[in-house]
Parts: sequence; C-alpha cells; structure tokens
Amino acid sequence: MAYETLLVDSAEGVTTITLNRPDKLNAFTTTMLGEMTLALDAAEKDDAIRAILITGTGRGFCAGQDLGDRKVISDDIDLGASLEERYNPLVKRLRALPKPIICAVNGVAAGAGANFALCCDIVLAAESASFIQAFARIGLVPDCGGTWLLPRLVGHARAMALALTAEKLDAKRAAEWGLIWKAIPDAELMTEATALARQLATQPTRALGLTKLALQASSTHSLDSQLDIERDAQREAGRTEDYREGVAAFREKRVPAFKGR
Ligand code: LHQ
Repeated sequence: MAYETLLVDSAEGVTTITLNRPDKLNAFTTTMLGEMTLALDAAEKDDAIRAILITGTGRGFCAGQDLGDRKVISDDIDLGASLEERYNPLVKRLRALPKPIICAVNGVAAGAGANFALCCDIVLAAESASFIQAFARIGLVPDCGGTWLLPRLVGHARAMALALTAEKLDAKRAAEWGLIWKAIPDAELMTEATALARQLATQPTRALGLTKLALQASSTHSLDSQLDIERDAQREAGRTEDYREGVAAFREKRVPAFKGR
C-alpha cells in the first residue's frame, strides 16, 4: 500500500517504518498516526515479518504533534479526545505487539515523538540525536506514556526534572541514564539498527514476544503474579517448534534455525 507520510519497506524478516515529513521534523499528523497503525497491523499479521524497525527521514526523528495543524488550538479543542482516539491506542499497540520493535532515533525526538520512541522495545540513537520532554514549553503535560515510562527508565528525580524543565537530553547521556539502550555514531546508526533488527528476525519470535510482554507486566506486578506470568509464558514457549529446534540444535552442537513458530 502507498503511504502519504511514511516509507514502509519489508526485507529479511524486518518491516522498516520511516516517518517521512522531514521539513516538519516528522511531526505527527492525524494521517501519520493512522498510517502508523496500518503499517503496524500489516507487520503484525505477516508471519514472514519477525521484527519492526522505526526511524525518521532527515535531521529529526519526530517533533511530536504537528503544532501547525489549526485544530490543535481551535476554540473547542479537546486534547484528551485526541489522545484517547489516536495517541493512546498507538502506544498500546506498540507495547502489545508480540514482535520486537527497534527504534533508531536519527535526530531530535520531542514531545510525543520522544515518548513514542521510548515505547519501543529497544531504542538506539545517533550520537547527535536528543530527547526533549517539550510539553512544558507549550503549556502541556507529558503524554504518550511519558509519565509512566520516564520514572521507570531513569528514576523519579531525573524524570521529574526532564518533564518540568523540558531540557534537551543528548543521546549519550540518555544511554548513560538508561533511557535508551545505546548511542551510536551517526554514520553507523542505520547499519547497526538494521543488523540488530535482522538478527532479532532470525530468533524465536514467539518467545521474544512473550518475553516482551512479561517484562512490561513486571512494572505493575508483585513477584507472585510475575511468577504466574512466567509460568504461563513458559508453558506457551515450551510448545513452540522453535523451542524444540533450540534444544535440538544445542544437542547437535549447531546453530538453530528458528522459524518464528
Ligand atoms: C514543526 C514542529 C511541530 C509542526 C518543528 N509541529 N512543525 C500535543 C497536542 C495534541 C495531542 C496530543 O499530544 C500532544 C503532544 C505533543 O507532542 S506536544 C509537543 C509538540 N512538540 C513540540 O513542542 C516541539 C516543537 N518543536 C521544537 O521545539 C523544535 O522544532 C525542536 C526543538 C524539536 C527542534 O528545533 P530546531 O532544530 O531549531 O528546528 P526548528 O524549530 O527550526 O524546526 C524545523 C522545522 O520543523 C520548522 O519549520 P520551518 O517551516 O520554519 O522550517 C518548524 O516549524 C517545524 N517543526 N516541530 N511539532
């Protein structure tokens, strides 16, 4: 399908979704949010796709909501409805999708764009990239899961200061703080992110999906309920072809050939 605001390409088990409004630093429009959902749906449904890579074109990753859209300051504005109808379902989609999602943050990620990146499973960023909780600068509150994710990733003190000051955090410090996985020299970002996505696409996809969901659940669960989740996930993983292949390959001292089922 042809997209207006995204470039979508699938190869070697990976769907790469590239935000493509570079002149506006890939700011989100209603169209882009809708297209993102369609692209994620297609990647989830396709059994040949076993990892997703998200990035942006140009010098920015995503500057959050498009503030040029006249609807964002109309008299009868209800930003809560915008979150309820478009942003929140997208956040839930990224978190629930049972395949690994890698985000390659190629430049500035601001507002909803920053938190959208942080919702992905593994976040890599170019060393020149940065993260800005820009909301306070325009009289808003962090959204796209920011108030939930930030304290869990970097702790309360850093989360609070990032949100209240809207200070820019560069990629290297974001990695040092544990906000993201790695900062990478700009010229190597896409090579490394693509290699990682392709490598994950050769792994036991159902086990990775179950692992993702179990780790996410841990934030709100007791050890007892988390042990129940692990029991159920392991039961399911233990019935996959990939588990049998993994054990067979170990016994035969060879590299496993996982099929994602
Ligand atoms: C933009 C944007 C942008 C349009 C740069 N929109 N054009 C809000 C409301 C509704 C519901 C749900 O949730 C939300 C959540 C949010 O996301 S609120 C936060 C929205 N984002 C921001 O406040 C960030 C606004 N942008 C900036 O502060 C700067 O552009 C950053 C710091 C990201 C980058 O600064 P620079 O590198 O100096 O670039 P620039 O400001 O010159 O921007 C380049 C172009 O991109 C420029 O267009 P122009 O035609 O003048 O060259 C900007 O107007 C455009 N642009 N962000 N969000």
